[in-house]
Order: sequence, then C-alpha cells, then structure tokens
Amino acid sequence: MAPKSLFSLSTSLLPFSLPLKLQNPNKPNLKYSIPSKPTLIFCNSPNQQEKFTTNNTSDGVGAAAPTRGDVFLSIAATSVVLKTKKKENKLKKAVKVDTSVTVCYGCGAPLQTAEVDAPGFVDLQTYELKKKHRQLKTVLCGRCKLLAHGHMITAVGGNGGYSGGKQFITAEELRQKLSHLRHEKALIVKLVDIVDFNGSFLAHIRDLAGSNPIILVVTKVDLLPKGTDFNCVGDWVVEATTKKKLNVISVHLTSSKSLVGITGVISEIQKEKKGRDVYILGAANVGKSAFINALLKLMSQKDLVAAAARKYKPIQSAVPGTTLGPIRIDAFLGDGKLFDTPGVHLHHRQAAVIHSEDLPSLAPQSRLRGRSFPVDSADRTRNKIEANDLNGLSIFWGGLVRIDVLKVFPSTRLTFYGPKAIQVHMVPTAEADEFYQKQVGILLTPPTGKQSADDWAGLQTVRHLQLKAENVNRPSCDVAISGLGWITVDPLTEPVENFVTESPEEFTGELHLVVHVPKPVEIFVRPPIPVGKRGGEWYEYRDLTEKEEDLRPKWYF
Ligand SMILES: Nc1nc2c(ncn2[C@@H]2O[C@H](COP(=O)(O)OP(=O)(O)OP(=O)(O)O)[C@@H](O)[C@H]2O)c(=O)[nH]1
Ligand SMILES: [Mg+2]
Repeated sequence: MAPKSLFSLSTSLLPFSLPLKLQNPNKPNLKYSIPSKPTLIFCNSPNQQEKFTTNNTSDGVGAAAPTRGDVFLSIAATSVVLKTKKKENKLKKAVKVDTSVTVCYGCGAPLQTAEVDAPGFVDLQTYELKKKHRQLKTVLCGRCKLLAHGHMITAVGGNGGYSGGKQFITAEELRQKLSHLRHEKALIVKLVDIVDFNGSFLAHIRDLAGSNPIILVVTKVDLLPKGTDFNCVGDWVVEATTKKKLNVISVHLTSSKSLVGITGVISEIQKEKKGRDVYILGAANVGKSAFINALLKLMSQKDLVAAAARKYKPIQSAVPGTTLGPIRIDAFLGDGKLFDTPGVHLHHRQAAVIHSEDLPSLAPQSRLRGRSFPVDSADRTRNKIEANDLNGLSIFWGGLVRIDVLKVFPSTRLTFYGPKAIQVHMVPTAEADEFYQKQVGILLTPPTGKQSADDWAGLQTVRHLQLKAENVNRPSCDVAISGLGWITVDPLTEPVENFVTESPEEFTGELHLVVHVPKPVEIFVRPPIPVGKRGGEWYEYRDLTEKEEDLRPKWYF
C-alpha cells in the first residue's frame, strides 16, 4: 500500500496546460442549426447524362420485316446491353473526383449560398461576383475563415465522428468520397501520426488505396522527446510497417512544423509519380493539410507551378474534420495533380468518444516529455514520497484511461507520453471507483463540464494485460491508447543489486496491469518505441536476412 502522500498525486510538476476552450470569447460563437440540405452550386455544367434510346428507325414491312415479337425481343436485348453500358459508365464516373462541383479551396466542401453556418457557405453577392470573373476557385468558405483564425469547428458526426459536434457530414460520407480511389492508377502518400502511430495507422488502407503503391509519411516527429535518435525510430517504424504487409515503397519521418524530412518526400513523389495523380490519405487530424502546405512551401522555392498553387492552400486546424472533400491542387508541372483528402474518422480513437469542445486537448502542442510513475528519486524527495512501488495503485490519465497495477516489480516504472493538457493522478485501487465517480469531469478531464460528465458513459472496456518482462534492462513494451498517446513499461528502473531479495527470479516473469478505457477505444500492446536519449541506448537493431533487407522499404528523414 502506498503512503498517503501518493494518494492524489497530480502532475503538478508539469506547469503546462491547454486552455480547454480555444474559442475567442470576444468573438461570437458560431450558432449551428441542423441545415436543410445546403444548395450545391455547379460551376461547370455537370457531365451531360448520356441519353440511351432504343433504335427507332423503321425496319420496313413485308415478309422479311421483323415480327412484333422480334421487335420486342430486340428492344429487350438492346435495353440489357444499354443497362450494362450504363452500369459501366456509372463505374467510370465514380472513379474520378467530381471536379464539376466548385468547392471551397480551404476544406473541399461544395460551395453553397443557403446555409450560413454550414461548411462551404459564401454569400450570394460574393458568389455571383466571383462567378462572373471566373474566380470561384479562389473562394474560401465562412467556416474556413473561422478555422484560419483559430476557431474550433468540427462538422463531422456519427460512426467514429464526434458525438458532440454539429453533424453536417458523417464519417461514412467522407469515406465514400474516397471510394473511387482503388479503381484509379494513383500514387498514395499515407500519413501516420507518430504520437498515435497505431491508432492512426489506418490498417485497412487497402480498401481505399487498392493495389496502388504507398509512400508512408510519419508526421509530427518534432513532438518526440528531446534527444530522440531518429535512426532508431525509423527502424522501429519500418519494423512495425513490415508486419502490416502493405505495398509501401518508402518510409519518411517528417515534421510539417520544422520541415524535417519534407524534401525527401518531394523527391520520392517526383520519382514515383510517373504522370499519376498523387493522393494524400490518412486518419483525421494526422496532419495531411499541414503536410501539403509544407510540401508546397518547399516546392515553391524552385517551382513556379507550386508557388502559384500555394496561394490557395488547404486549411489546417487542431480539430479532426477540417477537410471535408477532396481538394485538387495543381502542384506539379505536367501530368498528375495533388489531392488533399478528408481524414478517415476511426471509431476506436479517443476523439470519437469525447465532446467536440474537448477535442483540442487531445492534440499535443509541444515536444512530449514522459511523465513517469513512480517519480524518480529527486522528485520523491521533493514530494516527500517514500514508496517506489506501484503495486496496488490505480493511475488515471485524465478521465480517459485508468490503469490498475496488479503485479509489477518494486521499481517498475510507467512513463506516460501524450498531451500535457491531460493530467495523471494516482490513488489506491481500493479507492479508485469512488475517486473516479467523484472526480470525473472535475479533476479527471476530459470529459469536461458537468453536462458532458453526466453524458459520459465511463470506462467500459476493461483489459487485463499480462506483459512479459524478459530483459530488465530495457522497456518491455508500450501500451498505446488509440487517439491519445502511449505508456512505456520499464520492468526495472533500479539495478537488481539495489533490492534485498532471496530469489533473483523475482525480477523475471510477467507484469499484470488492468487497463480501462471508453468502450470503442482500442488498446495496443506493441514493442516499445525508442524515444528520448535513453531510447537510443537500449534500442537493438534486428539482424536481417538478405531477403528481408531487399524487401524492406527504405526509410528517410
Ligand atoms: N507539431 C506538429 N503539429 C502538426 C504537424 N502537422 C500537423 N500538425 C498539427 O496537427 C493538427 C492537424 O493538422 P491538419 O493538417 O489540419 O490535419 P488533417 O490530417 O488535414 O486533418 P483533417 O482534415 O481533419 O483530416 C493541426 O493543429 C496542425 O497544426 C507537425 O508536423 N508537427
Ligand atoms: Mg485536412
């Protein structure tokens, strides 16, 4: 049992916290009403429906003329052929992004003049003027203007969208918008967020991309802890990717903020494009639009076409559900266009269960710093904590995760990597249920606010993890929480000699944790990601066979 001083240990050592509402209080809140269907505006006349008519020219009369029955049968046969043709044509139409509808260049939502609060809105006067001057491609909708000024507006709801958001578009509709892709010959650039590698990986990418080649871009590496060795992280990413058996041709560690790795992706795209369209795909909020902005920024230094495209670049924002439709960008000289796409909303990420108001708190704002429990000896002295044993304690990560420590070694350490805005609290397991009931929405946030805490279904998924601790000199594994971050499990953080024990085997075997999360949220147990200075010290490269060496995608940063 831990001493009293441990019982409600918040991470007050970490002074940073995110404002929970990022909306500017001086500006009026957007008021949403569920829209009647927004009016779509067609810029070019949509492709004329082909007219299928049966051949009515006369076949003559007399003995050689077809009987009424023959005429009927031939009409029926023609109609079957035509139906098949129609189907084929429909399929052909479905395999291209519909460029006949004019969309907002910021988010890809069709422009409309009917619903002020809905995506794609532009006032009639501006619309008419822009149309007259053939400048509709330069129109930014009302929602994008607000997003560009830091407002947080998600427009996606349901089925892995956001229960608290104003639901103009469903996650399923967004998926539909990408469904043509697998029938096309295209180059796919798939983005994965390093902070949520497993949660954002989009394992079913083949359903979207078909057999098209994939360049894998890992985003936001600027958020990895200080001292991280990218060689080790690159190898870790390739190891994790190889297991997924995808047609990945290369892997790139990038940051759209610091521009690390972006030049490498540009060269790879130029090499592999071969006249095809290039699609940037990925889960919601992994940084697709930010990546396109970074791409255009660097390309425009040498390339006038990219420089021109940069003028009307997609909007990026901290809320998932920024991009709402495919956005075509004329970024390359010659054949092939670049497409930003709406993010795929996955039901198993934390973002799918929290209120839209809380979404910004899931996004790390600065470099991650692991928060370790038990705290190291200096912190123990500072906080007058004696025990370094987690057995019998429960650790809460905001109101989103609870970990009961059933059986670990005396100095086993759990290190939490995730957004600083989400605090970590520790209580004895015997008091954990009551503590959660009392504190959810108050001390344990998100969820925030009384109302959302009342609506909150709690932590319904409970998984008992039995983790192997074979090598006490390196972390055993990470427990990754989809859409939030990960917890590194270090079996032994003090040398074995420090412990008075009669049986050294006490320090090998299994660690037992029970992890509680909201119902749809996925928990991944994975090999530990080697971050920070220490990561570079314990990480071991696997010996590869010649065949593996050939088949493995190369990685760059
Ligand atoms: N630190 C850091 N933040 C990034 C990086 N890339 C994107 N972001 C941030 O991540 C958030 C999401 O970026 P977006 O580009 O809007 O993401 P998206 O994938 O286009 O999102 P959807 O359109 O909603 O699917 C924004 O707040 C970006 O500033 C990066 O490399 N480093
Ligand atoms: Mg986007």
